[in-house]
Amino acid sequence: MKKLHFGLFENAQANDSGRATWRHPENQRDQYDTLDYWMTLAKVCEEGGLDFLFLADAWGWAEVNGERPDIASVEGLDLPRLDPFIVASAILAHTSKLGVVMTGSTLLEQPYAFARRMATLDQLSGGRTGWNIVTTGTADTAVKAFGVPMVAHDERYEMADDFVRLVYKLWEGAWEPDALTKDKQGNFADPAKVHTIDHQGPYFTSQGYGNSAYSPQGTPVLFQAGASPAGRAFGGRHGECMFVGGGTVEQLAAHSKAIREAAVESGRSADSVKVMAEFRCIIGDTKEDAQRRYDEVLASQTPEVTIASYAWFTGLDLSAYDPETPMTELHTELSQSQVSRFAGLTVGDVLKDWHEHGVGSKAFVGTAEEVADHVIAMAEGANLDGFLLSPVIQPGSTIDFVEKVMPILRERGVVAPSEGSTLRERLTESTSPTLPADHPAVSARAYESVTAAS
Ligand code: 9WY
Ligand code: RBF
Repeated sequence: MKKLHFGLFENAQANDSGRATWRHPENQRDQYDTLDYWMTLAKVCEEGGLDFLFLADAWGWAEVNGERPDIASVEGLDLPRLDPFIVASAILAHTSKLGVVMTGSTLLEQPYAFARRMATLDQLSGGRTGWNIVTTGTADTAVKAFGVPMVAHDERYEMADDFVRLVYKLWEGAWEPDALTKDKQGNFADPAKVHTIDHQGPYFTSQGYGNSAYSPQGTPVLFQAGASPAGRAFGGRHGECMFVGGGTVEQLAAHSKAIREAAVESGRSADSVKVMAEFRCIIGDTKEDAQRRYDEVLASQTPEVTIASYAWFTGLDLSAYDPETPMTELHTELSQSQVSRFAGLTVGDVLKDWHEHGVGSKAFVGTAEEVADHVIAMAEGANLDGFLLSPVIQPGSTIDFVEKVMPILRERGVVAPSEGSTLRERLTESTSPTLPADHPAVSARAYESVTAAS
């Protein structure tokens, strides 16, 4: 079995992934807007030996039939939130080993400015950054807010392809890694190693010099989570780390296999993509104790939250359908994985399911030993490289996992050693902080072919 990597899944808002758990007496998620909250979590992650903290993100808001329902404000479901890049900056400043992965939208960001923002964080952190590339699953309200046209689901991935090809040129091709000499008796930068880029794509164009020099990793570690056919193909081409929603071992195994096949189709090796699954659990001293704790969490959910939350990610109002309607009859231009993962179920089944775990997966409820057994069985059964812990209660669930489950997993020898100072070295067991030769970004180092030809 592969050695496993672990990250913490978070959102810079008061609730997690479409459920309203902030009222739970032990949940401190409502403190998401304080530096203390993030510093506590960063310390738990770093001292607990997790590889990274992951910040998901959404623009836009929940709308049911064109209106934001009051429940969204009553429960802090979708808004307000903080900017993940600025939260990341604070976390990176207060840690020395932990990686931070932030979600950035190729629908809404400006690639030239975005490239500099990521390079800045990679530079200041000594190469501890990752980018979760999303096309924005909540696109319908987000485009209204930004005043830009809506782009259909699959076309958003074409746009994403153009976006990444431009930022690859800026990160990999504009400044050679050793361009800065900072020699007080000579050059600050070697003019022969500073290049212009030229990108004329279907969606984005840019010409001229990059605004920041080569950062420790060049390109941040590329995460991707899209699970639709277009998302998976994109992930196979560009992703180094695919984040998959939890499910049964069989579902995860099929998903992990499909992602590796997509990588091979793009000329990369099946193992060049790390597949990491979301994992949510409630740990108790006994199974009954864990179940009692989980029941308390479920008691805070209301059916109104379920409707608003499902509409937020898909634009679909499930309350308007006959509960017997098969999910395969529905279609969305927002987050397609939130429809397709329910194939075989009816609208009524999904309402029940979503009520329990929203956009995420069903929690595993048990003792620390049982959780460890389950984690190992999932990893073995689905050929996984690791997990993103999606805590139910913060920081309690994360502390429980690192204090009670991680030691068992370490004792069983299944935790990756996570060596190296950059996030890429930690996650990929590579001895280089930069991308491997089979990644498409490497061709953006156009100066290499010029040098080779001359
Ligand atoms: C996230 C996990 O439709 P797709 O599934 O390909 O524009 C659509 C795209 O944003 C959706 O992709 C959406 O599902 C992707 N997505 C996530 C998907 C999965 C499966 C585990 C996490 C995701 N996290 N889209 C995000 C996120 O934080 N922000 C986002 O916009
Ligand atoms: N965000 C989306 O915009 N669309 C999705 O389909 C979606 N699926 C997710 C699935 C899982 C298993 C997890 C853990 C997160 C997902 N997210 C998705 C991220 C969601 O938490 C984020 O967009 C928001 O920041 C929630 O507040």
